[in-house]
Amino acid sequence: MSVDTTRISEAIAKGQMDELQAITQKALDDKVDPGTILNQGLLPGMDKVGQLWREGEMFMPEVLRSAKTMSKAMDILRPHLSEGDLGSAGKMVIGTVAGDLHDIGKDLAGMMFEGAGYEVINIGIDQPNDAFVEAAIEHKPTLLGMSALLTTTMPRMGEVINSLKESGIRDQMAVIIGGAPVTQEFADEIGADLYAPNAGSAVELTRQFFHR
Ligand code: B1M
Repeated sequence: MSVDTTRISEAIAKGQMDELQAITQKALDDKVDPGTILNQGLLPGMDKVGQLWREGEMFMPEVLRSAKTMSKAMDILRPHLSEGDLGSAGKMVIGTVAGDLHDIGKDLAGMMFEGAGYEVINIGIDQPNDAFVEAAIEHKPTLLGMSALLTTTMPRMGEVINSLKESGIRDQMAVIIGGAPVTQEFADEIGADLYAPNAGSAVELTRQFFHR
């Protein structure tokens, strides 16, 4: 049994929550392998959303709805997935740095990574430097993401990277940073591996980084 990838892609892109849940449930009822539904249906569908967003064919409110739609379908699929199916792309810890309460961009980036098959551990806003390090020690992610929206909180990102170095775990993960005032120059300065100007490009840049 295969999945109707075109219908799934379309339902995700159009944010058709009920439709996507019905397709997912039907595929499960038809005994389609849950990993196939995820890897050949939902993940490529969300990839398409990321691509349309990067190309300016979709806008943020639509992308948010698509991410929510994907997440609703995941609620149905998750209990049927084996451990190997989940987090197949890797594990990510993501948070907003200390003193910063902005979470919309961070959550959007987290949702895009979830849509790309990452197991995402979102530690929230206003997270002290130690919280990033502790989460990295606990969850052993392949990717650590930090978001900052204020020029006054950006320096926390460099401090977290230094703490990761001091804890001897810096080399065990890639660090990606983002947020309106953040630049590539700043990322280079503090020794982050990746800078993403927007959540749509973050997944693609990360893929390129890991496959270089
Ligand atoms: Co604040 N705020 N805010 N604010 N706020 C800004 C950021 C500001 C630019 C507004 C302005 O003055 N023009 C300004 C910062 C100035 C600066 O430092 N350069 C500012 C300020 C000054 C403040 C306060 C100090 C205001 C005050 O109280 N006097 C205060 C600070 C509070 C604090 O954090 N301690 C404050 C408070 C707030 C609210 C709580 C009211 C609210 C946040 C609500 C929330 O997040 N739940 C808020 C909002 C909404 C904004 C603006 C209007 C919108 C931010 C946003 O959500 N954008 C913002 C002005 C603006 O940006 N137009 C502003 C949408 C979001 C999708 O974009 O977060 O940039 P963004 O994320 C993008 C990319 O940056 C990237 O991908 C996303 C999507 O493409 N990205 C990542 C972000 N994180 C990423 C992580 C990644 C990868 C990509 O990987 C890990």
